[in-house]
Amino acid sequence: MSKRALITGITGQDGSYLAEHLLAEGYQVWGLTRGQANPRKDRVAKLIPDLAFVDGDLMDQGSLVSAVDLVQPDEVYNLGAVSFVPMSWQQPELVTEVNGTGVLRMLEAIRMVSGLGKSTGGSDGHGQIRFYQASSSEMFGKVVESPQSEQTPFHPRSPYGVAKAYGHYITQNYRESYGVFGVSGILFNHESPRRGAEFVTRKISLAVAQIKLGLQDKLLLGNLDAVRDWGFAGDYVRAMHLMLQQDKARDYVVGTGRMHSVRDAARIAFEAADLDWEEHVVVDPALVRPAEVETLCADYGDARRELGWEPETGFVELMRMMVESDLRQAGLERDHGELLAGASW
Ligand code: NDP
Ligand code: GDR
Repeated sequence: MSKRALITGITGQDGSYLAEHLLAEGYQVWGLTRGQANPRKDRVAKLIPDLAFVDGDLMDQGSLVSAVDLVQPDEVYNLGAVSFVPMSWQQPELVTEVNGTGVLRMLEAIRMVSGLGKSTGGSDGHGQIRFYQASSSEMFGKVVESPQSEQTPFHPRSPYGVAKAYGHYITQNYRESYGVFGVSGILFNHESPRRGAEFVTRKISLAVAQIKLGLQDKLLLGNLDAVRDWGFAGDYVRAMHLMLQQDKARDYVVGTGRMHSVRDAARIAFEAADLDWEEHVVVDPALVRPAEVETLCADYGDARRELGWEPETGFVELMRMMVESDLRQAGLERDHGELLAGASW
């Protein structure tokens, strides 16, 4: 019988790539969607016709119990979150509720539906439903060592990072308290043509396309010196799946081990369209964050050795892929007007 997976955050970047990957592996896949008439649900339904949907919200305990009970999943991937870091200074309580307490709610739903009522004190994780939590390199925050591995201490620099640290520890705690097979992937930044327009790589690739077509001239950015370890989302969802196929539940760092600055990202993206980034990029101090994560780089040695996972897409290739996709889309929208507007991911 085919395995059943439930994915929260199905309308986001990673949700769609993970669903495609699991369907290709022969899974039946349900995506949790929230709200009435969520336009992002229609978009992902069109992209992935084999996907099924179930209603629910990480803010609503009862809805998660119902969703888990209805789907009876073998694996739950909790990708749902308010994922844009600056939002977490504007709405810290909301972000804590969704990204932190939301993880607890999903673990409680799994515990209730699986009948894992009592604390076992065990640490091997033999619950029936396997659980993946989308932890983040933002938990490392202020860097105490580089590169960062599973042993590096956390020092989050945003309410987002703090909430993710709670989600990380509560997953560990349910593993140790109830034997839930719960793992966290500490994923470093990963991007794609489906990345939200608010994140810096996509903001750049979208602007490059508009500038190339003469529809825009300037691109406002914040801290050009920030350094990230950027990979391709399509590669990273393979690691999520592999983590839930292991005999033992444990957490893994996932990244590429390579560092680039925001300035590099801009240069590579503009070059991909034969443009000079320095003629178009303007630094806007309003976009600099109250507390910045200056530099991140993954030591993903454990994932390589134990999961057999390697990233396949390099940073230059990734930025070019995003620029090409946005150029194609912008060209179609220009030539076909309103009809195609918003049709891009
Ligand atoms: P996106 O921002 O693209 O997607 C976020 C998803 O969360 C959307 O589907 C959104 O659904 C959903 N969501 C928001 N609020 C709720 C809620 N209250 N209940 C249920 N679902 C909700 O994120 P990514 O795909 O990029 O990231 C996936 C996960 O991985 C996130 O948890 C993110 O924090 C984490 N992560 C991401 C990294 C990256 O570089 N991409 C790196 C490390 C971690 P809706 O359409 O309803 O708004
Ligand atoms: P990040 O991604 O905060 O690392 O979180 P983002 O792309 O937003 O920022 C990366 C770096 O670029 C700098 N930057 C800008 N960022 C944005 N968004 N817009 C700008 O104009 C700009 N100029 C400079 C930022 O200051 C930052 O240093 C992402 C999200 O996917 C999280 O959910 C995830 O947990 C982490 O990656 C790992």
